[in-house]
Amino acid sequence: MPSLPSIANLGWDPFFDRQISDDDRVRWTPARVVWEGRDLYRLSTGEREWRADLAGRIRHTAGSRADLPAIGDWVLAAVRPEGGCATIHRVLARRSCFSRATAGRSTEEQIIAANVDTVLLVTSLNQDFNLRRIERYLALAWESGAAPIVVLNKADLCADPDAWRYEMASASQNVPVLVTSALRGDGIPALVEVLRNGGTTALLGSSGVGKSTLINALLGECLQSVMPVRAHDDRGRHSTTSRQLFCLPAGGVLIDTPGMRELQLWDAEDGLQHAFADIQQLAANCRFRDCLHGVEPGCAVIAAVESGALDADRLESYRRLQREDRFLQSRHDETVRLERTRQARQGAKAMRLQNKLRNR
Ligand SMILES: Nc1nc2c(ncn2[C@@H]2O[C@H](COP(=O)(O)OP(=O)(O)OP(=O)(O)O)[C@@H](O)[C@H]2O)c(=O)[nH]1
Ligand SMILES: [Mg+2]
Ligand SMILES: [Zn+2]
Repeated sequence: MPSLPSIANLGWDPFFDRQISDDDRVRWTPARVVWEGRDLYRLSTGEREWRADLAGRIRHTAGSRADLPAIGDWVLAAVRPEGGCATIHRVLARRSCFSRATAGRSTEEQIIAANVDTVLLVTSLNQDFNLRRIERYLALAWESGAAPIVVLNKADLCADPDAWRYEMASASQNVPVLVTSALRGDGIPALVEVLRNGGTTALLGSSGVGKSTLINALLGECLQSVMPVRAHDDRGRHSTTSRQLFCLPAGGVLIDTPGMRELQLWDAEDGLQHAFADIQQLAANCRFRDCLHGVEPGCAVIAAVESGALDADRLESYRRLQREDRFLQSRHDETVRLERTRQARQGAKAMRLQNKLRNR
């Protein structure tokens, strides 16, 4: 039987340990969120797992969804050993988190995975392959505080994986690129080595690229269910529906996530600068410091496109992502403003009511 991981193997380290007092240690149990469902969680302390719900106070004091626990979070919980149940009372400060903006009426931050040290951006070498999507993922990965690695999976379906790796060169900048076949086993030992020292690693990518199949290959057993992709466009069928965390036998922690249909940027200004470092470098030579690399004279970025040094699609992708980031940011600011106005109005209403009662 495999030995159970200790709390240190789950990723507990001085960064989290420093956040709790001696008092906390007596009252609560530190645990990691290893599964996230709708308002329900599973926690692990290393030697044991617990089904958990949220203390009412957390729900009431949360300013937004991002304040609630997410997969990968470290929490303080009250555990009831008899029933195997626990209640989450506090979420410890995160070292990093990978977020996106939720689609919907209001723009809000949604945490895809918390406390991740490495993100594997998985894509497959078939019709799913899309450089523009990888650029988007990379911008969010840099923003998250985790180190990205690109994984080109399904190498068995393609005659010349190196040609694809070459395609990737400009989009990935200096990010490591690994070629794997989860089905045939190519590249898996190299991945095990990377993950052993990678801390907590989240697998991200579209549905059907083989994230869960990679996890099964790394775990050496079929714990995650997988589903074939659609034949006509290689798209996945959203096989994984909840986020889950695993400890690898050789060391390291993995988070499987459901393939995302939409990955809107969340406050990714710095991440974009990082993901498009080549354009930043060129822009240093533009005549105007606030050059938008469109119609300005003396634009070094446009000159690079004209000379063939920079791919026009890549520049277009950068400009599109920048516009999206600014738009979502302004919409978020608008949401915050409206919420403040609403609260102020409610406060004023309560005050008027109080005065009325007093004056009676
Ligand atoms: N040929 C080939 N097929 C693979 C490889 N890896 C995964 N697949 C297949 O691709 C399909 C989708 O794999 P999944 O692991 O379910 O994909 P996923 O990324 O987890 O998808 P979601 O959970 O929907 O986000 C399955 O039929 C796998 O058998 C590979 O390296 N080569
Ligand atoms: Mg899956
Ligand atoms: Zn310019």
